[in-house]
Amino acid sequence: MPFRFEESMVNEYLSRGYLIMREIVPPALLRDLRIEAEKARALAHKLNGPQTQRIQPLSRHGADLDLRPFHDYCELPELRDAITSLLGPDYTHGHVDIMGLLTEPADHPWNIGWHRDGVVEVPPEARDEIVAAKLAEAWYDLRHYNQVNCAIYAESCTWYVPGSHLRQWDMPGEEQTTGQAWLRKPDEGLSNTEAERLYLAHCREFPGAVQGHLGPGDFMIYRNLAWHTGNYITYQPRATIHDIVRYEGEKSWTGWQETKQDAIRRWQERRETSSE
Ligand SMILES: O=C(O)CCC(=O)C(=O)O
Ligand SMILES: [Fe+2]
Repeated sequence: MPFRFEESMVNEYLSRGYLIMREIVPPALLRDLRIEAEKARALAHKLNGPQTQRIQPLSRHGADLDLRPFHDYCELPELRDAITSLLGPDYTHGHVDIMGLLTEPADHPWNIGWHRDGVVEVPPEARDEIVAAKLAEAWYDLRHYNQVNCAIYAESCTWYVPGSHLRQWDMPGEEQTTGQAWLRKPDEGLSNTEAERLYLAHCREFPGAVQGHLGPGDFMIYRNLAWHTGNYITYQPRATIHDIVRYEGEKSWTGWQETKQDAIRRWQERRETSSE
Protein backbone atom coordinates (compact mmCIF):
# COMPACT_ATOMS: atom_id res chain seq x y z
CA MET A 1 0.00 0.00 0.00
CA PRO A 2 1.45 3.39 -0.92
CA PHE A 3 2.57 5.57 1.97
CA ARG A 4 -0.09 7.75 3.57
CA PHE A 5 0.70 10.39 6.14
CA GLU A 6 -1.23 9.99 9.40
CA GLU A 7 -1.69 12.68 12.05
CA SER A 8 -0.33 10.28 14.68
CA MET A 9 3.05 10.33 12.95
CA VAL A 10 3.80 13.80 14.31
CA ASN A 11 3.45 12.52 17.85
CA GLU A 12 5.41 9.41 17.00
CA TYR A 13 8.32 11.47 15.67
CA LEU A 14 8.32 13.90 18.58
CA SER A 15 8.14 11.24 21.27
CA ARG A 16 10.28 8.44 19.85
CA GLY A 17 12.69 10.66 17.94
CA TYR A 18 12.40 8.70 14.73
CA LEU A 19 9.78 7.90 12.15
CA ILE A 20 9.91 5.45 9.25
CA MET A 21 7.84 6.43 6.25
CA ARG A 22 7.29 3.01 4.72
CA GLU A 23 7.62 2.52 0.96
CA ILE A 24 7.46 6.23 0.25
CA VAL A 25 9.88 6.00 -2.68
CA PRO A 26 7.97 4.62 -5.68
CA PRO A 27 9.35 1.41 -7.28
CA ALA A 28 10.23 3.08 -10.60
CA LEU A 29 12.46 5.65 -8.90
CA LEU A 30 13.91 2.94 -6.67
CA ARG A 31 14.91 0.96 -9.75
CA ASP A 32 16.71 4.00 -11.20
CA LEU A 33 18.39 4.71 -7.86
CA ARG A 34 19.62 1.12 -7.69
CA ILE A 35 21.34 1.35 -11.07
CA GLU A 36 23.39 4.31 -9.81
CA ALA A 37 23.81 2.93 -6.29
CA GLU A 38 25.44 -0.16 -7.78
CA LYS A 39 28.06 2.05 -9.44
CA ALA A 40 28.42 4.27 -6.38
CA ARG A 41 29.16 1.34 -4.05
CA ALA A 42 31.93 0.12 -6.34
CA LEU A 43 33.26 3.65 -6.62
CA ALA A 44 33.21 4.12 -2.84
CA HIS A 45 35.42 1.06 -2.38
CA LYS A 46 37.71 2.02 -5.25
CA LEU A 47 38.23 5.59 -4.04
CA ASN A 48 38.15 5.18 -0.27
CA GLY A 49 39.28 1.60 0.27
CA PRO A 50 37.47 -1.69 0.93
CA GLN A 51 36.40 -0.73 4.46
CA THR A 52 34.70 2.50 3.53
CA GLN A 53 31.11 2.83 4.66
CA ARG A 54 30.12 5.88 2.68
CA ILE A 55 30.50 7.99 -0.41
CA GLN A 56 29.61 11.63 0.19
CA PRO A 57 28.63 14.07 -1.20
CA LEU A 58 27.25 12.54 -4.37
CA SER A 59 27.51 15.85 -6.23
CA ARG A 60 31.28 15.29 -6.36
CA HIS A 61 30.80 12.18 -8.50
CA GLY A 62 28.74 13.54 -11.37
CA ALA A 63 31.38 12.37 -13.84
CA ASP A 64 30.97 8.71 -12.80
CA LEU A 65 27.31 8.59 -11.81
CA ASP A 66 24.10 9.73 -13.39
CA LEU A 67 22.80 12.01 -10.63
CA ARG A 68 19.35 12.38 -12.18
CA PRO A 69 17.57 9.81 -9.97
CA PHE A 70 19.04 11.50 -6.90
CA HIS A 71 17.71 14.85 -8.12
CA ASP A 72 14.35 13.15 -8.76
CA TYR A 73 14.44 11.90 -5.17
CA CYS A 74 15.03 15.48 -3.96
CA GLU A 75 12.01 16.64 -5.96
CA LEU A 76 9.74 13.75 -4.98
CA PRO A 77 6.32 15.29 -4.17
CA GLU A 78 5.41 12.44 -1.79
CA LEU A 79 8.44 13.21 0.36
CA ARG A 80 8.02 16.96 0.16
CA ASP A 81 4.39 16.70 1.28
CA ALA A 82 5.17 14.26 4.07
CA ILE A 83 7.93 16.49 5.47
CA THR A 84 5.63 19.51 5.33
CA SER A 85 2.95 17.55 7.18
CA LEU A 86 5.50 16.48 9.77
CA LEU A 87 7.47 19.68 10.37
CA GLY A 88 5.68 22.51 8.58
CA PRO A 89 6.75 24.59 5.58
CA ASP A 90 10.28 25.63 4.59
CA TYR A 91 12.07 22.31 4.94
CA THR A 92 14.00 20.40 2.27
CA HIS A 93 14.59 16.66 2.50
CA GLY A 94 17.17 16.11 -0.24
CA HIS A 95 20.41 17.85 -1.26
CA VAL A 96 22.72 16.21 -3.78
CA ASP A 97 25.58 18.39 -2.51
CA ILE A 98 25.17 17.01 1.04
CA MET A 99 23.76 13.56 0.41
CA GLY A 100 25.90 10.47 0.70
CA LEU A 101 25.29 6.77 0.34
CA LEU A 102 26.06 4.55 3.32
CA THR A 103 27.64 1.39 1.96
CA GLU A 104 28.64 -2.03 3.29
CA PRO A 105 32.34 -2.53 4.05
CA ALA A 106 34.05 -5.21 1.95
CA ASP A 107 36.47 -6.94 4.31
CA HIS A 108 35.15 -7.12 7.85
CA PRO A 109 32.30 -5.89 10.09
CA TRP A 110 32.46 -2.32 11.34
CA ASN A 111 30.55 -0.32 13.93
CA ILE A 112 30.55 3.46 14.10
CA GLY A 113 30.03 3.33 17.90
CA TRP A 114 27.25 4.73 20.06
CA HIS A 115 26.95 8.50 19.94
CA ARG A 116 24.72 11.53 19.84
CA ASP A 117 25.50 13.64 16.76
CA GLY A 118 26.13 17.24 17.65
CA VAL A 119 27.59 16.17 20.98
CA VAL A 120 30.02 13.83 19.23
CA GLU A 121 31.55 16.66 17.25
CA VAL A 122 33.38 17.79 20.38
CA PRO A 123 35.70 15.27 22.09
CA PRO A 124 34.35 14.26 25.54
CA GLU A 125 37.29 15.91 27.31
CA ALA A 126 36.58 19.22 25.57
CA ARG A 127 32.89 19.38 26.52
CA ASP A 128 32.52 22.15 29.05
CA GLU A 129 29.67 24.41 30.23
CA ILE A 130 30.06 26.74 27.25
CA VAL A 131 29.57 23.87 24.79
CA ALA A 132 26.65 22.50 26.81
CA ALA A 133 24.98 25.92 26.94
CA LYS A 134 25.29 26.44 23.21
CA LEU A 135 23.98 22.98 22.41
CA ALA A 136 21.10 23.46 24.86
CA GLU A 137 19.94 26.49 22.87
CA ALA A 138 19.18 24.31 19.87
CA TRP A 139 18.48 20.92 21.43
CA TYR A 140 14.67 20.98 21.25
CA ASP A 141 14.48 23.22 18.23
CA LEU A 142 13.06 21.07 15.44
CA ARG A 143 14.81 23.15 12.80
CA HIS A 144 18.04 21.40 13.67
CA TYR A 145 19.31 17.84 13.95
CA ASN A 146 16.90 16.05 11.62
CA GLN A 147 18.77 13.29 9.81
CA VAL A 148 17.65 10.90 7.10
CA ASN A 149 18.45 7.32 6.16
CA CYS A 150 16.51 6.24 3.07
CA ALA A 151 17.11 2.63 2.06
CA ILE A 152 17.67 1.72 -1.58
CA TYR A 153 18.18 -1.90 -0.47
CA ALA A 154 16.59 -3.47 2.61
CA GLU A 155 18.86 -3.09 5.62
CA SER A 156 18.89 -3.21 9.42
CA CYS A 157 22.12 -1.38 10.27
CA THR A 158 20.90 1.53 12.39
CA TRP A 159 20.29 1.13 16.13
CA TYR A 160 18.49 3.82 18.08
CA VAL A 161 17.38 4.60 21.63
CA PRO A 162 13.81 5.92 21.34
CA GLY A 163 13.15 8.91 23.57
CA SER A 164 16.80 9.63 24.31
CA HIS A 165 16.58 12.77 22.16
CA LEU A 166 14.30 14.24 24.86
CA ARG A 167 17.05 14.18 27.47
CA GLN A 168 20.12 16.37 27.44
CA TRP A 169 21.58 14.16 30.14
CA ASP A 170 22.71 10.56 29.97
CA MET A 171 21.49 7.51 31.85
CA PRO A 172 23.69 4.78 33.30
CA GLY A 173 25.23 2.79 30.46
CA GLU A 174 24.86 5.55 27.90
CA GLU A 175 28.48 5.92 26.94
CA GLN A 176 29.97 7.11 23.70
CA THR A 177 31.97 4.35 21.98
CA THR A 178 32.99 6.04 18.74
CA GLY A 179 36.64 6.06 19.86
CA GLN A 180 36.90 2.30 20.42
CA ALA A 181 39.31 0.73 17.95
CA TRP A 182 37.94 -2.81 18.38
CA LEU A 183 34.66 -1.70 16.78
CA ARG A 184 36.42 -0.40 13.68
CA LYS A 185 38.71 -3.35 13.12
CA PRO A 186 38.27 -6.77 14.74
CA ASP A 187 41.00 -7.55 17.23
CA GLU A 188 43.88 -9.72 16.04
CA GLY A 189 42.84 -13.34 15.65
CA LEU A 190 39.10 -12.66 15.60
CA SER A 191 37.11 -14.05 12.67
CA ASN A 192 34.47 -11.97 10.89
CA THR A 193 31.68 -14.05 12.41
CA GLU A 194 33.10 -13.56 15.91
CA ALA A 195 33.48 -9.82 15.31
CA GLU A 196 29.95 -9.61 13.91
CA ARG A 197 28.54 -11.25 17.05
CA LEU A 198 30.54 -8.96 19.33
CA TYR A 199 29.39 -5.84 17.47
CA LEU A 200 25.79 -7.06 17.54
CA ALA A 201 26.07 -7.64 21.29
CA HIS A 202 27.45 -4.11 21.63
CA CYS A 203 24.27 -2.85 19.94
CA ARG A 204 21.88 -5.07 21.89
CA GLU A 205 23.40 -4.34 25.28
CA PHE A 206 22.93 -0.60 25.08
CA PRO A 207 19.98 0.27 27.39
CA GLY A 208 16.72 0.75 25.48
CA ALA A 209 18.24 0.20 22.03
CA VAL A 210 16.05 -0.90 19.13
CA GLN A 211 17.16 -2.01 15.68
CA GLY A 212 15.75 -0.08 12.74
CA HIS A 213 14.57 -2.35 9.95
CA LEU A 214 14.21 -0.55 6.64
CA GLY A 215 12.58 -2.03 3.58
CA PRO A 216 13.45 -0.82 0.09
CA GLY A 217 12.23 2.74 -0.33
CA ASP A 218 11.60 3.26 3.40
CA PHE A 219 12.57 6.74 4.57
CA MET A 220 13.70 7.06 8.18
CA ILE A 221 13.90 10.54 9.65
CA TYR A 222 15.53 10.77 13.08
CA ARG A 223 16.58 13.27 15.69
CA ASN A 224 20.28 12.62 15.65
CA LEU A 225 20.70 14.00 19.17
CA ALA A 226 19.37 10.64 20.35
CA TRP A 227 21.76 7.81 21.10
CA HIS A 228 22.35 5.74 17.97
CA THR A 229 24.92 3.69 16.14
CA GLY A 230 25.47 2.11 12.73
CA ASN A 231 26.37 -1.59 12.67
CA TYR A 232 27.84 -2.62 9.33
CA ILE A 233 28.11 -6.13 7.89
CA THR A 234 29.94 -7.24 4.76
CA TYR A 235 27.56 -9.71 3.15
CA GLN A 236 24.46 -7.64 2.48
CA PRO A 237 24.53 -4.75 0.04
CA ARG A 238 23.83 -1.40 1.63
CA ALA A 239 23.12 1.73 -0.33
CA THR A 240 21.23 4.04 1.97
CA ILE A 241 20.76 7.69 1.19
CA HIS A 242 22.15 9.68 4.11
CA ASP A 243 21.11 13.31 4.23
CA ILE A 244 19.55 15.91 6.48
CA VAL A 245 16.18 17.59 6.58
CA ARG A 246 17.18 21.23 6.44
CA TYR A 247 15.25 24.25 7.56
CA GLU A 248 15.40 26.86 4.83
CA GLY A 249 13.63 29.71 6.62
CA GLU A 250 15.22 32.35 8.77
CA LYS A 251 18.28 30.96 10.54
CA SER A 252 18.22 32.34 14.05
CA TRP A 253 20.78 29.93 15.43
CA THR A 254 24.39 30.61 14.64
CA GLY A 255 27.68 30.21 16.37
CA TRP A 256 27.83 26.44 16.93
CA GLN A 257 30.84 25.98 14.65
CA GLU A 258 32.73 28.70 16.54
CA THR A 259 31.69 27.32 19.92
CA LYS A 260 32.92 23.85 18.95
CA GLN A 261 36.24 25.07 17.63
CA ASP A 262 36.81 27.33 20.67
CA ALA A 263 36.11 24.42 23.02
CA ILE A 264 38.54 22.15 21.20
CA ARG A 265 41.16 24.92 21.32
CA ARG A 266 40.65 25.47 25.07
CA TRP A 267 40.98 21.74 25.65
CA GLN A 268 44.19 21.53 23.61
CA GLU A 269 45.62 24.49 25.52
CA ARG A 270 44.77 22.76 28.81
CA ARG A 271 46.49 19.58 27.60
CA GLU A 272 49.59 21.48 26.57
CA THR A 273 49.73 23.32 29.90
CA SER A 274 49.34 20.14 31.91
CA SER A 275 52.06 18.31 29.95
CA GLU A 276 54.61 21.11 30.40
O1 LIG B 1 25.06 3.96 9.64
C1 LIG B 1 24.13 4.53 10.21
O2 LIG B 1 22.97 4.19 10.03
C2 LIG B 1 24.38 5.62 11.19
C3 LIG B 1 25.41 6.60 10.73
C4 LIG B 1 25.66 7.66 11.76
O3 LIG B 1 25.20 7.58 12.86
C5 LIG B 1 26.46 8.86 11.47
O4 LIG B 1 27.00 8.94 10.37
O5 LIG B 1 26.55 9.74 12.33
FE1 LIG C 1 25.17 9.56 13.87
